[in-house]
Amino acid sequence: MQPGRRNLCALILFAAAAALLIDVPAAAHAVLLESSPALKSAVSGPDVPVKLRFNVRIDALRSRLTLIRPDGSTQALEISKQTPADTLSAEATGLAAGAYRLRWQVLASDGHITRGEIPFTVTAS
Ligand SMILES: [Cu+2]
Repeated sequence: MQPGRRNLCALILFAAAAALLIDVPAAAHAVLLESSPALKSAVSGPDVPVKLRFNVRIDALRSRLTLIRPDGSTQALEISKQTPADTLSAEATGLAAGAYRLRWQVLASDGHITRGEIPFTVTAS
């Protein structure tokens, strides 16, 4: 093997290794750390403040909060703007007593989307 070619191989290997290293921080998907309402909790209605905190900053503009009502109908919740970068806040209003699910889908700063559901119960106040 010519010396020049050998250097090229080393360079390619180095570049591949560097690319792998650069990829590592991209593993920071959004993970839900805490929520209000909490998972499987009972809260009093009819107005329920919603707050979800994640492990990384998220893109609120490309994230979704959807409320699934006891009858299965869905309602998109408007995400409020003035919250910390790792938190999504919204206000669910006029909720009758029953079993609900809060479906979340968030875009993390690494470009990956994660989603989940938080079942909770609204009790009459
Ligand atoms: Cu990721």
